[in-house]
Amino acid sequence: MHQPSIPHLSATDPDLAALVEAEATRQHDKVRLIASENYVSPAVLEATGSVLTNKYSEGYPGRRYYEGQQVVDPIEELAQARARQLFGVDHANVQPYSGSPANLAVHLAFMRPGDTFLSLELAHGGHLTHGSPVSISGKWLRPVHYGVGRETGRVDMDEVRDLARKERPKVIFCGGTAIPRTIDFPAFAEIARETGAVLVADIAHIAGLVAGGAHPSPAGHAGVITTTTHKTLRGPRGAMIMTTGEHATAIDKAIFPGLQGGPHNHTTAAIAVALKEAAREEFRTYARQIVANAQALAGALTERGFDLISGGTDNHLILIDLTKKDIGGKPAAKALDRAGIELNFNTVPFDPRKPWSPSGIRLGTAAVTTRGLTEEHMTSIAVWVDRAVAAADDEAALGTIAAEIRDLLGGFPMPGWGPAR
Ligand code: DSN
Repeated sequence: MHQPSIPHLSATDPDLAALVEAEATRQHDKVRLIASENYVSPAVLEATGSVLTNKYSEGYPGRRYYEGQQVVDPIEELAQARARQLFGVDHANVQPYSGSPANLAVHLAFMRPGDTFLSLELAHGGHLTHGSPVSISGKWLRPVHYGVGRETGRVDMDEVRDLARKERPKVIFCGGTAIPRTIDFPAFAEIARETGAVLVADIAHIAGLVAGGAHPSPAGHAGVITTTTHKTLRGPRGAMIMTTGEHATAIDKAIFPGLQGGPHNHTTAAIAVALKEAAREEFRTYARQIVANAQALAGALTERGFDLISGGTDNHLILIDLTKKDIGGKPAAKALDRAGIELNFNTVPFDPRKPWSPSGIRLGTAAVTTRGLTEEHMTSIAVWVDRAVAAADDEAALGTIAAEIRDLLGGFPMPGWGPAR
């Protein structure tokens, strides 16, 4: 059952309570490999569900448009201070509602309609808000994209430099949503300096690894760092923008009043809690284990004939091209879900198929590492993935795998769920 327990919700709205219980059980029973998801701690859950949701606080600490900020101000200041300390930055804005608004604030702060910026192509691992034609960032601005090499699956820094020299972008984005390799922040910074661009590191996926010392930090290289707080960082659904002193005012104005109204104070509090947790020594161990698990899973999948983009991973994320397995990413993801393995279908670089039915799947190890799984279990997961992909139309075989998975996960407690008493 859900923990903390939800007796008031059950009394007021049993239908909704039953759905919450069902989701908790689902999260408990599945191997969750969606690279952008995790399990938050009970402390983060409690902050998220607190009375702080009742309060309006447009503005920033000490400069609000509503009274009654005696408690909210220190909460937001605490979150800011913890972010500054953990990431080694001058300034932190903890108000963005999520990653997309955080990136839109960057656009608003540094560009005007039609201005040019440089970013990683979405199909090569970027993000919608990095200039996809279907996003406002692609409709109202002029994105120019770099990509990864067809053979290497890695960003080619020479291409980035050449494009930056030719296009003179206002902003250069590095980072994205499907990058299995280490981002070379110093190299991006050098290019940005040479071409007069603001370097923005979108570290949404790797923020927990950066905080835990398992990925190099963009601090000291990127003038602006955007991140969600709910992926490897293991906080509530929200976001932050961290900056050098130079860019602090522009970013703050872009978030409020530029894009948003009142901050979600319950989320701000939960971010503060997550940042405190991420500053602990055990979080460093956790971050290292995420990477060790991803590398073990990558190795075991490669042994079973899976084609990994870039040949492996340096972080929490694995991107697989299923073309050689003779199955599309979407039917594979759906079969895997029925087998108790939750992930997402994903485009791969140079994908000949469409985004709604692409060639790949994306896997991440942040959530299974929170459950306490280690390298030995990654071999089992690779075997299950292989069996499920090979038996995508065999419901009995998928059901057998799901039962084996429930059996394993029964020994690994989930924060937010406990057995019924
Ligand atoms: N939806 C996020 C992800 O899955 O990577 C990006 O916004």
